[in-house]
Amino acid sequence: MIRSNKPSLESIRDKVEAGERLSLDDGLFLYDPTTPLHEVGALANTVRERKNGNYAYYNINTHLNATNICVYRCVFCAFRSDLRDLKGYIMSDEQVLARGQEAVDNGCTEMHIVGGLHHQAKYDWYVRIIRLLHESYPQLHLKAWTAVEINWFEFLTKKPVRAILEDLIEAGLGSMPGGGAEIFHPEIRGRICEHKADGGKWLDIHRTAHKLGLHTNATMLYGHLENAFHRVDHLLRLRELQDETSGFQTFIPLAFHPENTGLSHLKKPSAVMDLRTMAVSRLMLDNFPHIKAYWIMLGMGTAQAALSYGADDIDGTVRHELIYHDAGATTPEILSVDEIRRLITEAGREPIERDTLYRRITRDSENQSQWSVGEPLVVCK
Ligand code: V47
Ligand code: SF4
Repeated sequence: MIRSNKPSLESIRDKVEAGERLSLDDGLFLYDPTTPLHEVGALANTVRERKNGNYAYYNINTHLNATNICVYRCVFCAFRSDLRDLKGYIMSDEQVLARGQEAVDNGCTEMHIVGGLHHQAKYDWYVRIIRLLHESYPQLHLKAWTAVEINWFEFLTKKPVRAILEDLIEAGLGSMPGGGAEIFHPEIRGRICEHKADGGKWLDIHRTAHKLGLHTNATMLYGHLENAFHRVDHLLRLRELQDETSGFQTFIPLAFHPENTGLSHLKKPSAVMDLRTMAVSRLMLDNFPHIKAYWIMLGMGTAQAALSYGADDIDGTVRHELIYHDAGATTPEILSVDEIRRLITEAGREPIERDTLYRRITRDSENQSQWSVGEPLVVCK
């Protein structure tokens, strides 16, 4: 019998069951609206449960956007401000430290730090934020500065990426977030963020970070000008680097929020697109341990459903999020631990509090702001 090379649900199911890698054509087939979403979801769920069992991870974290003033003008961004805008701000050392204290008082294990590329802030200001927070609150994991910021520091200092990352690690950097990836394909990248580090540069900075022992995340911004080909291409580029370094922990698909942006005429991606993207990401990124359903951007209902469409992580309690709320997100600014655990339990999963490196956190029953770290909960790589 001659078997066609054209993908079908059967051929993809065979590959998933055998743990074989999916191709670009498989990815495009899974993205086709005529391929039933529930079938794609069921396949992704098989991989999700193989890798992470019934666990659904969350953490207790806070965001720090130390400035919103930015020299770049990414067309999808509602957060940035010009130097002289009324909405523009830059935090003082005292304000940064107050945020650290608030985080520790609230039992946060992680601070996610990103911001604009300020016209006048020096490289030392960005390094000092890490040093100040690390020296004052050494128990707080600092997940800070995207590859786009590291690329900006290269421009400011003329130092190689490796030396910049070494400065930051010495100051107390714990890991890097996955922002700034957007869509790697130049056809789209050139239209939505022409000034940013290109796809090759973004990947190269993460490669260097991984070689220095830093774990990093990766994202993909979808639902704007890109199509299924650009999305699958993006996933394949990430998969290739992960084969080389194994340094990525988590992939986070980010749904575009159009309000207050240069693309405000576009509609927000539908829940069907959100779930399909979650599932295709889980299936294509066979070497990523975790896929995150970022509830702030998905909304709680879709985030819950995503836990059966490939996702095993729901991000955290999240304080002080600005990037999505400036772009019209209607989700709350913070969820309590009880609410997060209820969302996960209601979705049929077992909630596990993790730290940034996916180690189980145990809380003191008398004082919830005191915690200790256990071993990583690896079900299967
Ligand atoms: O790179 C900006 C995106 C990213 C909009 O690493 C927008 O754990 C939608 O990377 N609509 C920053 N998206 C956020 C980010 C992130 C979030 C959560 C967890 C982690 C992690 C990383 O936000 C940017 C860009 O892709 N973004 N504006 C917008 N209007
Ligand atoms: Fe600046 Fe980041 Fe907004 Fe782009 S996405 S304009 S780099 S703050």
